Amino acid sequence: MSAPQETDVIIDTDVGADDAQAVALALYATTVPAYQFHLSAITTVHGNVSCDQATENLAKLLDYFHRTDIPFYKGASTPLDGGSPLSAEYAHGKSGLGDACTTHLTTPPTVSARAGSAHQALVDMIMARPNHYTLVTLGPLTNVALALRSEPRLAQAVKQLVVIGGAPSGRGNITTVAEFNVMGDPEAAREVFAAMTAECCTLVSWDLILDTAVPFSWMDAAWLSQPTPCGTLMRSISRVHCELYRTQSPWAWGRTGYPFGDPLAVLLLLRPDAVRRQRAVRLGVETRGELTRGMTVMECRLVDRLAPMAREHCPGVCQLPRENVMVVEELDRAVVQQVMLNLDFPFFRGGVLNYAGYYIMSSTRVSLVIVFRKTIKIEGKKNYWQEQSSRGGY
Ligand SMILES: [Ca+2]
Repeated sequence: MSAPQETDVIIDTDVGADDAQAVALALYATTVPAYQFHLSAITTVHGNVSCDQATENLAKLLDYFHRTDIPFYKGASTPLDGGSPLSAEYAHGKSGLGDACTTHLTTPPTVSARAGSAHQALVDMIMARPNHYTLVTLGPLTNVALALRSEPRLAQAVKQLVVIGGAPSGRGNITTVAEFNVMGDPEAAREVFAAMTAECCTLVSWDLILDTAVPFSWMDAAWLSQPTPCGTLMRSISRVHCELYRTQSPWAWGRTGYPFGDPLAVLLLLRPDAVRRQRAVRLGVETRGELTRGMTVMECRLVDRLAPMAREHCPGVCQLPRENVMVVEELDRAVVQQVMLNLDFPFFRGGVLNYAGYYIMSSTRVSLVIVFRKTIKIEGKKNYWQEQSSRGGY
């Protein structure tokens, strides 16, 4: 496996349970030199919980993981049409973080959002460094749509947009046909997808998330049993979410297993080799249907092979001028399990000295800490990446 190039990421999130898993994975990735992963900013948006709650949740997470150095910005509280935002308390708990806000994240956050709106921060950062930032969206696309309305060139300036959302198969999770993040702001999703090209817009759909669901036997025996501080936090954050899928998945989606959702977007950047199959497609969003509002509509016909005359008589998403979204169709589940099982943060393991070394690394982005860390005793088991690096790979 070739080492990935340096990735500089901005995450946009509606901070529910799987968002917290994704943020934890991203923060962990910044501590693994082989990933070459940098997290430059986080923006919040309505979705699983209100934007106010999402912003508070994020601040508490950054406190917990000792990463209050990462700037974050509060984003949109309502969809573009000004309607009431969705909520997913039933899936993520009242706070959005399961019962973690009553067991682990109980103290008020010590940091608050930076001044300015999330969409303006996206414009400022991405336009200042064209083709540099990868933007990962884990919630409704309102902030990105607002950023595009403010600066249409953003679509060309972003290096890669990775979106959690949509259900091109037509099997929804919030309505019969609509996936939650797209249904959270269908107009925003429509505008964002229409502005993109498949070369720089990747979709991690609900279809893929369901297909990559991990067995509950593994969740119970491994992921939910991790003794590390991160594992303990993830267990309390994910309790309500896991229970929903444990009890409802077979009836709602004809599947069993826990669907890691939002973390998959971060995982793609860390382990692009996990992608087994993907396809560039024309994809749009229904915004007016009586039964189908929020549906992601994917063109399956080979429109490029149709004669122009025939194409004129084929209305639909094929009228988009180009393939605009790369849909990931299959992921290696074993890689997902490997990566999710090893979020073992250095500053939780080796005490003050190790935390100091970690802080130097995260602050200066140099790898001197590796030399430093080898001089002190590190407690606990080797994680997957340590084992890989000791074998000469990573
Ligand atoms: Ca989310």
